[in-house]
Amino acid sequence: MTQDGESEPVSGIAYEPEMRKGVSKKIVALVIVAMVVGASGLFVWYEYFRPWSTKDIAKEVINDPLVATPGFDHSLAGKEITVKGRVTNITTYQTTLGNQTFVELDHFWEIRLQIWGEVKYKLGDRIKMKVHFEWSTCNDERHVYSPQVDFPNFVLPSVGVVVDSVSYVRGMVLISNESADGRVVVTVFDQFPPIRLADANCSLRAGTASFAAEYVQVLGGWNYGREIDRISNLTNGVGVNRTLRFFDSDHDGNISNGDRFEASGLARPDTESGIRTYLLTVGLTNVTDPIYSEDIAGNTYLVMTHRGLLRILEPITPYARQSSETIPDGVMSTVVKVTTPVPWSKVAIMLHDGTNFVRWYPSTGELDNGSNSTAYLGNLDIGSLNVSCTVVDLLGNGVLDEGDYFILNTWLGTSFAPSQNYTVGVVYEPMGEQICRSVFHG
Ligand SMILES: [Ca+2]
Ligand SMILES: [Ca+2]
Repeated sequence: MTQDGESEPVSGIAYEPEMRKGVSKKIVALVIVAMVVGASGLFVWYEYFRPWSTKDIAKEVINDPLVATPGFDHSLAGKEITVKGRVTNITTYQTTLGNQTFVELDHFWEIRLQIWGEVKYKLGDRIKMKVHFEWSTCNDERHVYSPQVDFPNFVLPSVGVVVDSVSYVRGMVLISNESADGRVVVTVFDQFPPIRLADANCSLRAGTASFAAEYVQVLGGWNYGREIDRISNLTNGVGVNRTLRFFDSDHDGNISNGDRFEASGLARPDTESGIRTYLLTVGLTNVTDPIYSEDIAGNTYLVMTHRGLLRILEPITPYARQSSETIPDGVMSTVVKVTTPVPWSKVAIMLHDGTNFVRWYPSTGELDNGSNSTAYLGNLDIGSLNVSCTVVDLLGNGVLDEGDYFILNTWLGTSFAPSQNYTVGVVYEPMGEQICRSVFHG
């Protein structure tokens, strides 16, 4: 502004009052109306029809400190947008509902696209994908979510993996699946030590919250959700509300391998992006767990989607049982059972002598001949020993599963010492964790 208050010309666009001369006020008003309508049309186009980045989607997450459990801005419900960007990361999980893939665009990892089934995109591709938003539920809450966006529920199946791992440390491995008629079947894959049925109870609780409140509650295990059924004493196999049942499959009076829990009629969300969660807990009635000072023997977290039970199969470390027997100049280990068959190229056979550690790496290609396949993995030195490893895939199906075995043999005049404990087992390479192991001596 100049000192006398007149407008200065804006660079390049001189203000020329003479141009207004002769133009009626009516026409000026019409032009203004047209401009406003045009601008709002442009605004609508800009909001919904322009290609979005995943960063733009992140801006639509409700960011209100009073809303602890956000979804997307409610104005997006029912809208479809096109998301555009360059693929900078692709992560695929095998799940009970098929392959679930998360596609990161332009290195923006906070919000990723979510695709079920086949993915036609590759790293580096410039892509466009349609994304729609809908009113949906997570347990007792209602939010606007999108089936094509990972936020905020993608983390729940991973929370399930953590809950299962904690249960495994307590001695109980529970594996959930869904039967053809929609019952959720939770099998006791492994339980050590055995628990008498009379000492055990089981509760089934339904989640009530979403987002952070849900993670905190389920990982804390305390006061999670609301109880929908309970079996107070497992010698009686039916819950009060008849939702939950227990089957002592081998009739040995204990919770033991192969026994199962079943939950029928669990509510599931009615939209694609919705989630309902449940926690099945096996409790100890008369014994207090000396490690945790809690009365929990084990538990498993169930994530129910519109299409059914969602559990990650790969890549997570499976559980296997292995039995080992010493043979002349060596040891033979057989895989008795595994929760999820794993390709041989994702595992290593390991030997530990208390001080030293060696690994052999099988390849799937050598062990998928379609019938009994043998792979010789070579000799390695461990301490003063020279040891070879041979893997046999019983069916030649290229995956580590029931009945497959591996043999470790000593060579060059060396042999496993009778006074020494050795550990032999299988390591799941993507996580660097043991799938199974057993201890033997010479
Ligand atoms: Ca039993
Ligand atoms: Ca096999």
